[in-house]
Parts: sequence; C-alpha cells; structure tokens
Amino acid sequence: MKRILTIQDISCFGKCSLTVALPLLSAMGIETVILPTAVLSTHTMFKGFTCKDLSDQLAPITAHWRSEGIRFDAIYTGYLGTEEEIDTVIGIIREFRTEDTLVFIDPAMADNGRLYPAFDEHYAKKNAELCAIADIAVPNITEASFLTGQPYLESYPEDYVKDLLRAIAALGTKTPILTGVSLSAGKTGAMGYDPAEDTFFVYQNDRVPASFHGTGDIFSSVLAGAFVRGMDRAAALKTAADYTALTIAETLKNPDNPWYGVDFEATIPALLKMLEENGK
Ligand code: PXL
Repeated sequence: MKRILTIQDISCFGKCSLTVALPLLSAMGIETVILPTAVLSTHTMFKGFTCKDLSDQLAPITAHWRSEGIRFDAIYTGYLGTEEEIDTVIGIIREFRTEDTLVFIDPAMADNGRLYPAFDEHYAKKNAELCAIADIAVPNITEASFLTGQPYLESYPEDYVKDLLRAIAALGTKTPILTGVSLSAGKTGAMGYDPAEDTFFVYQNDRVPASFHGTGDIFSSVLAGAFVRGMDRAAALKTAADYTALTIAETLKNPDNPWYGVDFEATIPALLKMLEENGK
C-alpha cells in the first residue's frame, strides 16, 4: 500500500484541511500519516476561533519517525499557520524526501483576490520558498498572484494563466497546476505546465454555480491521491475536478447545506467508481 504524509492543521469543525484529507485519502486506499500543525476549534472563516499551535511538536514527532525508519511515497502539505512553520516543513521535506517521493504542495492561503485572515504578504513570499521545492504545486489564481507578485485578475485571457504558470515554474516548482481556472463562460477547472517540455495541460468542466469553503482541500486531496495511485496527469485532473464539481452539486441538493464546507461524505462512493473507471 502506498503511504502519504499530509501536513496541515486540524480544524475540529468546518470540513477542511485534515478532516477532509484523511478520510478522502484513506478512502482512496492510501495509508495516510498525519502531521497536525495546529488544532483550531473551527477554520478561520468562523469568528472567534481558538488555535493551539503545535509547531514545537513537529521536530520530536518526525525525529521519532526517523528512528523508526518510516518512509513516505508522497508528502502533501496544505494550510500552514506561520512562516516559522513553513521553514520547519521545508526541513521535514528535505529530510524525508527520496528520489521517488512525490512532494505535493497546496499553498492554501488566499481566495477570491484576498489572503485568508491570518496571513499577510510576507507570509505569501515565504510560501513561495515551499513551492520552490515542490514536484507539484496547486495554487489557485489568487495564491499564484501572491506567490509571484503578478496582478490578480478576475477575468483573464488564457495567456494570463500561462504567464502565472511559467512564473510559478520559475520559482522552482517542477509541475505547477493552477486551480479555479475558467477558460470560457460557464466552465471551470485546472491548467498545468510542464517546464521540461514547455507544454500546458488543461481540464475544464461545467461550473457549478456556488462556492463553498474547503473545496480547494477536496480538490487537492483527490489530486494528490490520484497521483499517488499512479494516474497520469489527464486522468488525475479529471478525477479531482469532476469529484469536486459533483460534491458541490450534491451539497446544493441538501436544503440545509452548510456554508462552512461541502457534503463530501455523500460522494465518496462516487469517487471510488471514478477511480475504477480510470483503471487505477
Ligand atoms: O481550507 C483551507 C483552510 C485550512 N485550515 C484553516 C483554514 C483554511 C481556510 O480558511 O482557515 C485553519
């Protein structure tokens, strides 16, 4: 069985970060090791959330793993609370990475043109250092603009997306994949760039007209899992994008749908079918 390490916070209530990554990756048949960076009462879109930073636990936990000889096929990082934590995580990746380890970075810090409440531009630049050592980094357009210093545009031509992708590759990312990319009216999806081949790859599906918190974590978890399962880029992007869209659509059917997250629990059987259909 493949084994992935995911490094993110636990937002106890709110359906994001580890409470999404762990169930989805486990359902995908991947042993999922967690390294919680902080425990929050809820995600930071709630007012009055509590937060206990666990940064001082990262070194002793990983030192123990090292003494046990534990290895990972992939390391997937999500929301990280502070710049110091990013430095620690860079150290952990350097230590545990082997030639075969997939380093998958989701620089979760911003959306819709704005940084999340806990972050500033200095933090964003620090995240660029993490993306620099990624095999795959999956910023959305807002995050990509903060990472690269390029302007944020709400509507854009395809060349804008390509420029952002090239700028992320210039940071050092081997394969950048931009999420939330809309290349025509009513469509949304992702576009990636292979700097070695100087080629772009893209997947678009119908936009479900709603936006929910945590959908970035759902997309990233499934995409990371799909790559770990050995899917090629096209199949991995399609699976992650289709699953996210389906999950948003299912959530909208729920008359009491929660604003703070999506009903991904209801669509796990469909995800397993998608994996079967892709032969992985
Ligand atoms: O979904 C990303 C995320 C993860 N963790 C925490 C967050 C957010 C987004 O706001 O606040 C604590």
